[in-house]
Amino acid sequence: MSHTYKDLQNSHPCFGGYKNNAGRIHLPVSPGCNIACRFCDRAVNDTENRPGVTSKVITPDESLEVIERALALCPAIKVAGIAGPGDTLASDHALETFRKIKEKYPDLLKCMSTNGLLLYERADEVIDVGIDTLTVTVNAVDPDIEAKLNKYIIYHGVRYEGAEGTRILIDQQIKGIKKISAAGITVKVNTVLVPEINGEHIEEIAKTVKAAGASIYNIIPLIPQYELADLKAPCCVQIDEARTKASKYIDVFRHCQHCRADAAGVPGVSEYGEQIYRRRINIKETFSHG
Ligand code: CLF
Ligand code: SF4
Repeated sequence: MSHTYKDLQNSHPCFGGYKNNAGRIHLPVSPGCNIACRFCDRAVNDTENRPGVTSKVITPDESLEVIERALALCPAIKVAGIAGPGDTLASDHALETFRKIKEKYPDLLKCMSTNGLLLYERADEVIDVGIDTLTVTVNAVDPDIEAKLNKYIIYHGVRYEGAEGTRILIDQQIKGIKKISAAGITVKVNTVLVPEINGEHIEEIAKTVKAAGASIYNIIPLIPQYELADLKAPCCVQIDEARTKASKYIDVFRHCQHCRADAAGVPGVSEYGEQIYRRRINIKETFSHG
C-alpha cells in the first residue's frame, strides 16, 4: 500500500507531520559512497553533530534490535529511515534492512535517502521493497554548477571527474525521481544551499524536480568543511529567501533538524540516539546527508 503525500503529512516528521510529533529512527547501515561531494568530510568523530555523521555502521540484523530498543524508549517513532553514513544504494545493506523491517515491523514507514546516482537502475528494487518515502539530494541540475559541489563520481567502476561525472549524476537523479514517483512513492528532494555556488540556481532545481514528480523540497544550509571550508554557511535570511523562491514551484519543508545518521526520537523534541546506540566510537568514516 502506498501512502499519499497527504497521508504522510499526518504521520511523517519530514513530510509535514512534525506538527504531530511523529518520531524517526535512523539506522546507520550503509557504508561507503560512490560520489565525492566537496563539502563531505570523511574524517569525522563522535563529538560532531552534523547531518549524516555517525560513529559506526551496524548490520541489518542489529537494526532490528536497535528498533526494538528505540520503540520501547520512544513509542512515538513511526518512521525507520536510512540516511548514511554512505549512500544507501552503493551497497545492498539498506535494502536488505528494509526487507527485514517490512517483515518484523510492517507498521513502520520505510524512509530512504540517497544521492540518486544508482536510483534509476535500482528503482525496481526500491519499489519492490515497499519504500514509503524517498529523499534524493539534488544540489544542482546544471552539470557545471554541480561540478563546483562535486569532485567526481564512481559509476559502474569508472571514475568520472567534474562536469563529465555530474552530467551522469543529474541525469540518473532526474530519471530516478521520475520512475519512483510514477510508482506512487512520495519523493522529497534535499538541496545543500551554498549561496556562492547554487544560491541563484534554487528556483531551477525546484522547478525541475517538481516536474520530475517530487512532492516536497528541503533546503539545508551548507556546513562549511573539507574543500568548501572557506565558504560561509548561509544565514537565516538567505535560507529563508531560498525557501521562499522555491515555494513558488513546490511545497517546502522548513523544519529540518539536520539529523545524524544514527538519530532517534522526535526531530527537535527528543533525542535517544545516545542511549540506543550506546557507544559512539571515534573512528574515521564517511558521512552522508540526513
Ligand atoms: Fe530520516 Fe530524512 Fe527520512 Fe526524515 S530525517 S531519512 S526524511 S526520516 Fe528529516 Fe532529519 Fe531533516 Fe532528514 S529532519 S535531516 S529531512
Ligand atoms: Fe556521499 Fe553524502 Fe558525502 Fe555526498 S555528502 S560524498 S553523497 S556521503
